[in-house]
Amino acid sequence: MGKKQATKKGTTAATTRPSSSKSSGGRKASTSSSSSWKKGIFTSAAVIIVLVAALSYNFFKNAIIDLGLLLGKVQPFNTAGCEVVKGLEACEDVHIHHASGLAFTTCGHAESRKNWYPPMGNNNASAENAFQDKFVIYNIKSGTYEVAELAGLPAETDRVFHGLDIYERSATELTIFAVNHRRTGSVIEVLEYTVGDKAVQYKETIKHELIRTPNDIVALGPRSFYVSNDHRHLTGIMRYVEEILRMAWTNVIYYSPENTFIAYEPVTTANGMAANADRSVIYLSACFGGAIHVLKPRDNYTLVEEDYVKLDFITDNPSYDAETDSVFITGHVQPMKMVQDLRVPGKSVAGASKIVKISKNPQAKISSDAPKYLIEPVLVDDGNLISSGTTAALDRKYGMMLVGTAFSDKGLVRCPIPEGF
Ligand SMILES: *[C@@H]1O[C@H](CO)[C@@H](O)[C@H](O)[C@H]1NC(C)=O
Ligand SMILES: *[C@@H]1O[C@H](CO)[C@@H](O)[C@H](O)[C@H]1NC(C)=O
Ligand SMILES: *[C@H]1O[C@@H](CO)[C@@H](O)[C@H](O)[C@H]1NC(C)=O
Repeated sequence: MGKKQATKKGTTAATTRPSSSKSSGGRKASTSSSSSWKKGIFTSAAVIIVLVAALSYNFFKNAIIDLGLLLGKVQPFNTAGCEVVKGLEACEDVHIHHASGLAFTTCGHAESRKNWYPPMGNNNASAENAFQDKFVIYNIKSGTYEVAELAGLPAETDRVFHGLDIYERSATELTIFAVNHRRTGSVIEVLEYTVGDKAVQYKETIKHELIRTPNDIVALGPRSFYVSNDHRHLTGIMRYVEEILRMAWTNVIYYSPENTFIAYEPVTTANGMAANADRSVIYLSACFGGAIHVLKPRDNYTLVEEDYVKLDFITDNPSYDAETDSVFITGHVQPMKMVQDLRVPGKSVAGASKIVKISKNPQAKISSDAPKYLIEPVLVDDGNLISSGTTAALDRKYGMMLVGTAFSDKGLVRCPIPEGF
């Protein structure tokens, strides 16, 4: 069964849900904050209620698919020619500045993520080697990278990076927003970089009460962006409830210095985001829901759902490819195995990974029966080469994909774009 899954190259139809006006229209943050849940009795009652509500056939069917429980052994597919970029670990998000051929990523220490990584519920503040992630600039042409100094960011500041995105102020002047899970709370670091420079300039730190569990960013301007919150609860039993029962309790925040509000909700574990070139379409991954929300910004920056594309694995970060107007989504095929490895100190995490391409189906224009989107598997790995894959950034000029990983000691893998994609 695993084999079939891995080697099938045909396209699969996307199940789409008719768009409903689910966006919140910038409603105030939901105020069911942790404090109201604190009393044990409420918690237990809530757990029972959601359990009962969730015990439906569809829930189990979806859970089995998402958790990869019936997959068996995963067979690598289209991994020929992939090379590990040596010396980097746990490089979660990758963004390419195509004009300069530079890729920006942040890399950490795979083992230490087991102790400190709030997005995974790992909150051991005395973790070793956990707080000094590197900001890496990878040159696609030469295949070499440099660790850039973050000039202006005090050396003792925690650096536990996650999602990032680039806003181009000009062809060579970039503003980079990076999620940072500091021990004092998660923030967005604003950085600036001029192509050709050695160092990246630290500009400011954005902390906001609506940005509690930031995951990924879509940059909109020199100081404005969308950011996804991947959980409602930072810790505690309710965090398990929202994960296991896939509660739609998360959101996307619009941030600007003048105005910050919920731009879209509800989402089941909102995760990675990507945007097309002019930011008129935002792709948001609903990780535990195993789906992609296709969203459109309104004039006032709230988001309205245009499509909902269901996938059969836990989706991580989407990455937009302008050449084919499609999104490449990387995610976890057997998340349970990966999570088990994460519990074992010293063990390399083997997290089978998959990349799929989602594109508009040309047939949909001709026949109303045709699915709107085509979903094609691009690459699959059993976790020995690409483990805990999180994102695949494509560069057409050099015909390659840079695959980032969340917990792997092979942090960044460079693969040729497989033929036909
Ligand atoms: C944004 O526009 C939508 C649709 O016109 C409206 O429903 C919503 O209330 C507006 N939200 C804000 C924050 O202005
Ligand atoms: C937290 O991390 C430290 C340092 O690695 C380790 O000694 C300690 O056992 C960890 N605590 C827990 C609760 O895992
Ligand atoms: C996508 O990749 C890892 C992600 O990259 C996930 O763990 C993460 O939550 C998600 N977001 C980003 C920005 O990387």
